[in-house]
Amino acid sequence: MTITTTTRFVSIVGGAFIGLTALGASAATEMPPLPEVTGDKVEAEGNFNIKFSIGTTKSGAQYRGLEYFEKIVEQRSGGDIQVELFPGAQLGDDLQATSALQAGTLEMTMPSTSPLVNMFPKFAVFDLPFLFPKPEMADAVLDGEIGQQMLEDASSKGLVAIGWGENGYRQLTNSQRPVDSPDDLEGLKIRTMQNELHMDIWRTLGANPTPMSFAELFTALEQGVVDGQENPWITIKSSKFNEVQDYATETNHVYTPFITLVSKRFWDRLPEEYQQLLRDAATKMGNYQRDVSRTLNDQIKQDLKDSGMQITELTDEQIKVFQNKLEPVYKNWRDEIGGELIDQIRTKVQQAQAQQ
Ligand code: EAX
Repeated sequence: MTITTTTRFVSIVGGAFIGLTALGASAATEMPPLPEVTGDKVEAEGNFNIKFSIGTTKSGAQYRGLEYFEKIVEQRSGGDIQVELFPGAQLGDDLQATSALQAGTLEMTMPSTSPLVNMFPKFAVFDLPFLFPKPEMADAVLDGEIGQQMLEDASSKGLVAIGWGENGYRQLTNSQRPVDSPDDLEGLKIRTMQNELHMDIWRTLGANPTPMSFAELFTALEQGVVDGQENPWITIKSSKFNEVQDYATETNHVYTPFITLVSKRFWDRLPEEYQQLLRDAATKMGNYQRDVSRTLNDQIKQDLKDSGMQITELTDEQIKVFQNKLEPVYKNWRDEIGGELIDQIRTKVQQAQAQQ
C-alpha cells in the first residue's frame, strides 16, 4: 500500500515540478494531490465527531496529512465519523491540545514528541542531537519494536497513541547574522521548545535558550523578544518565519517526530471496528506525511532562498564542529533517558546505515 501510494505520489509531484521549472518561476510550492482511499467500508454502530488540532498551519505537510486522514476516515466510515481540522494552534499549542485530550474536550492532536517529555521521559531520546543521519533511520526505529513500545507506553494518562508522523530535521534561523560555527551563536537568544534537552543543546553551543510555546513564536520573533528559533524548512515556511528572520543555517541538528494522539475518553466510546479504522488511517497519514515532507524539503529550502532568506549550508567539517561541541549533551542525558535505549537506537541506526 505504502509503495503504491509513494510511487503514484512521486510521479505526480515530479510532473508538477517540471511544470514550475519550465515556467522558470519561483512559484510557491504546491501540495501534491491526495492519494485515493483504499479499503472497504467499515461497518459499526454510532455517529462520531473528531476535532483534530495541530500547531502547524494549513500550508504545511502535516496539515496535508490530516486532510488525507479525514478523507480516509470519512469515506471508510460512510460518513458516520466526521473529522474537523483545526490547524495553526487555534485550539492551543502542542501541550495545551494534549491536555484537552486528557480532559476529553478535544478528540485528536499530533504534537512533536519534544514538549511531551515531562509526561513521557523516554521521548527525550529523539531530542539527542544528530541521532539519525538519515530520515529512513528514524523510520526504522519508529516503525520497529522501539517505536511500537513507545506508542504503547504513551497510551496512558488519558491518551491513546496510534501512530507516528514527521516534523523533520530542524534548522536554525535568526534575525542577526549568518551562523556557520558555534562561535557565531554567542549571546543569541534562541527560542526552544519546552524541553530541557533542547535548552541544554543551545546553552552548550553558547546561545541563550528561551523555552516558549509554538503559538507565541511568530510574535516573539517579530518583536525581537528572541533572535532566532529552529524548525524544519517546511515549518519555517508554513509559519512565515522567513518574514521576520533574514538568516538560516542548515544544521539538521535534531530529527523531530510527530505522534498521533487520541483522547482516551473518546476512544473508549468508539466501537472496536472504528478504533481499528483510526489506527489504519493514522499509519497511512504518517507515511504520506513523510513522503510529502521529504519530497518538498529541498524545494521549500529553495523557495526560502528565493524569498530573500540567506541560507548557510554547512560543510561536513563545519557540522563536525557542532557535533563535537555537543558531545557533553549525550553524557548529561544518558542516565535520564536510559543508556540501554540510546544504545538500542544507535545499533538500529548502524544496521540501517550498513544496509545502505
Ligand atoms: O506543532 O514547537 C515547535 O517548534 C514544533 O515544531 C511544534 O511541534 C509544531
